[in-house]
Amino acid sequence: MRRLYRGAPALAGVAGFIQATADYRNWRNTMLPNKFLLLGALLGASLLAQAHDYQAGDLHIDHPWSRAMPPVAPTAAAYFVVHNRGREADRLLAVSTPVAGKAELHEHVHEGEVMRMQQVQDVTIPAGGEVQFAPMGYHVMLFELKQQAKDGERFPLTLTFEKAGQVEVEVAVQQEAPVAAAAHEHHQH
Ligand SMILES: [Cu+2]
Repeated sequence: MRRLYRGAPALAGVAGFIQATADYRNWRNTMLPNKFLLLGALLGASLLAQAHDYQAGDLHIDHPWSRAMPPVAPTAAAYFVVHNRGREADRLLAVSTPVAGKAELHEHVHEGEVMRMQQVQDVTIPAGGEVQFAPMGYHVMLFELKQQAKDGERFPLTLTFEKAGQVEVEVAVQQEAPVAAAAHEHHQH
């Protein structure tokens, strides 16, 4: 097969890529016999590639996402970044979603060596600044889930801001943290 492309390195490269992709697919099929899991993984990968974002007044909300959890997990968390391009601070006051009986704003706090999370009443988005909702930081905590969303799915989440009002966003469910959030996880301030 490769011999056909001798003398054409670019084509050989393409053939190599196709072969690698096929190897990867075979590997995935071996590891995950369920075709739907494979489909979910591919959808998840494509969602990673195309971040989605929302505008509400002076606020810009970047790539709402949630980590795919095992079906038996009792809770889930949602993350995003809120940028405030205005001259006044705004506050995130409430969160809600039809997929969970209860949604709360949470933060992680250090207590000596132990990380613990607790509910916060609101989160201020400073003028000209941003707040990251990310693993080990601020997050939206979802309780009483009707069922766990699967990798590649999306669910609606309504954010209520003091000034910008209500914004409905779609939360992308994925296995891996988006690159920006992963970087944030590894470089805690
Ligand atoms: Cu929490």
